[in-house]
Amino acid sequence: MNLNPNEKIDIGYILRDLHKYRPRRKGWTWRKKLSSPYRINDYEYYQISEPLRNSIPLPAAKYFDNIDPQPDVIITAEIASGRFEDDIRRMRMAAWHGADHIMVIRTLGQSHIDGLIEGTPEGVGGIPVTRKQIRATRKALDMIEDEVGRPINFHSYVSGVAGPEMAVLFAEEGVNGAHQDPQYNILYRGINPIRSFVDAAVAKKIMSAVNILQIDGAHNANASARVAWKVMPELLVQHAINCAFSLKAGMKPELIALSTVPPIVAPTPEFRMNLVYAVTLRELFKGFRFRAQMNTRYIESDLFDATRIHVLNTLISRLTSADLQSTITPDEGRNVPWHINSIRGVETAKHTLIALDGIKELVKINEEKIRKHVRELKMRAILFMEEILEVGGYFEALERGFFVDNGYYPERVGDGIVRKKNGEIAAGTVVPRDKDYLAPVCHHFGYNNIPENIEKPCKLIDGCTLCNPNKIQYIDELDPEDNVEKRYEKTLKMIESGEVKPEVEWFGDGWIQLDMTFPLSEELAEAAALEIARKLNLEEAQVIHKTILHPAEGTYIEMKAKIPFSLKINELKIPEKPEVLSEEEIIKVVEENPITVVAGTVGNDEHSVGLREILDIKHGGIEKYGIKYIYLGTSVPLEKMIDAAIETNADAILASMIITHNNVHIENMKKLHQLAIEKGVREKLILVAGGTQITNDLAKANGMDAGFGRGTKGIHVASFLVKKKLEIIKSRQAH
Ligand code: Z98
Repeated sequence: MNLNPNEKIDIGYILRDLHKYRPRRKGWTWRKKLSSPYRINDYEYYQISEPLRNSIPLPAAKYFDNIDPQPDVIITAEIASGRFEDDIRRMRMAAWHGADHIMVIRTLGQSHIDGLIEGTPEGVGGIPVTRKQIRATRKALDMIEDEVGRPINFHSYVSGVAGPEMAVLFAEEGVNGAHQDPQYNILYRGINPIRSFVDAAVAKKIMSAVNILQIDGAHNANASARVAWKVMPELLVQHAINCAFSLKAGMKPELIALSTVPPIVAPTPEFRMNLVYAVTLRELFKGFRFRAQMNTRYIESDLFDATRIHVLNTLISRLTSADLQSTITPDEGRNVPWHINSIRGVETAKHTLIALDGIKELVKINEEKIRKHVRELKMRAILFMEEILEVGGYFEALERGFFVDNGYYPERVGDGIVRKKNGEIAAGTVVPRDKDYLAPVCHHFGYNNIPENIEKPCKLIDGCTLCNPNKIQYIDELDPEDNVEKRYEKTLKMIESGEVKPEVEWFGDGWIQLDMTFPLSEELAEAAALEIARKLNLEEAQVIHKTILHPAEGTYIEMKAKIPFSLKINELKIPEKPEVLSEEEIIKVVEENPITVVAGTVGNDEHSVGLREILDIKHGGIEKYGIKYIYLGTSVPLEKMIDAAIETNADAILASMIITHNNVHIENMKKLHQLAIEKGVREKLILVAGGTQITNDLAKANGMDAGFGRGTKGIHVASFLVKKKLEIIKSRQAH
């Protein structure tokens, strides 16, 4: 089924017949690079890929024929709403903005469940990853990728006690990418080290059988360490362990991605350190893929701070290399899964990658200066590895707390994470396979006592689930209450009622974001914001971010709250949009038919700022389009406006009127119209009024040809003048 860009994705359709759905491809897909230099309009690109069929370009694209060049690097959006049916809508929006790697965060605690979950229960901080959720999401992504015209890689985590089961599930259902790193299970989920490595071997072999791209977990040391840069040598060691182990389990290097993070941020002199680290990593791990994630360790709740970090981190990617650029939002830091910020993250990555297109043609890293730092970092990592061997190997090193220690190796502070080889969760669950062990399934790691004449293990049972998907047991739901159908019933009711609420996390959840600045200290500003929410009858108000502008002078507050009402869609009044011509069209018409206007603030009105904005080239005023103006200043008598227009043979009068006391603006409009009639020029003279209280309807009702109010830009007025001028020319020709 094709998606219609003007209609919402039909969740009902996606849920239908899921038992019959089969993924239409398996494995990872990279973007298709365009030969460089590649020309789009006036511009040459060196690092772009095939364009999208449907997309939303960057904000400034409107000045460049709406071009939307797509970087050569895959862009990741992390999605974590807790309800997969809402995730799907988010994925569609992210895809339109340029994300083609959609990473679904798992619900809290799934790592500790020793098996697969079924159905579609609601999650916390993510969704329970289940067969039904994967099928429905992959089916939706098939439709979304057809809509945008680029394959979308779907991704989640092969971690936790049920790692191998997840790997089989992902391989069966066409998941394209997954995090897999036994060190993650051990260090951050407290799972027994031996079990984690045995599980990892099984999982990696299955992942490689269907070309799932693997992302490792080294970045978590960076995110967990107190002083993130100090674990740089260890990060290299962790990458090395997972890469070597993955190769041994049968993975191809081109499907092994290192999860890398520039480890430090300003106010330290971040760039030098981050660059040395990035170069070292790329030299040591040549031939593997690089997933560049932004620094999450130091993200606070400040959106702009997160964006700055993101841009600088992406600059590192462009100065070195990256195959995937991940995006993340400050919502990690403030616990608000604000979808708009996930889209902003994708836009930030796209903008920065395109902005820096081909930068290495012009800028080179100073090899002479960087070499000694790179060498030093490599030495630290190699010595770390050697010490692991000296103490007896990885498991012994773990027991001695070598990892996530806050010393800069070889320094050690002694605060590393300690895990016992024979302890932790699921200890003692690994048993050697018997001599006659036989698993009649394909891509199974390790010893398998398959009879010699059988070319494929699953021949014995007429196909395993990887070879014969009809053998997959599809369980729909286990919980009659906590499932997508029940949730979707409510959503449908809301859609059918014709009512709407704003949303952040889930369809119409009613959350809104407010921002405000108080001339108060931090504490008082917070209290004041909450009091405002109370007076506005908002519910569950919570301050999510504060910026101290000065300890006494002011504080900026961001707040979230719920509105206690919904809006009827058919009662909404759509604001009239000013019809705007393109800049090129306006310039062309004015070139062929010069336009002159007389402008001034009329009556006893000394306000000139608004009018100057409309006139001056500096602010995008009508001068920019070649329209000539004669500016008469402020407090100009109406007669003088008309006389000047006659003397200069002007096409139009722009009369600005800000003061509305005693309705003087209305009187002025009427009088201007009357005077033009009396002087016999009303037919040929275009009369335009402008000001904060002026509307088009009001102006027209009082004799003007048009009125422009708050928010007007030069292009609005220029568009109107050009259209009117053409009308006048046409009617003259007709006579
Ligand atoms: C990321 N923003 O990298 P649980 N395995 C590895 C991980 O890094 C993670 C998980 C599993 C980050 C998100 N990473 C954090 C190697 C998580 C997650 O146990 O279900 O939370 O597994 O995408």
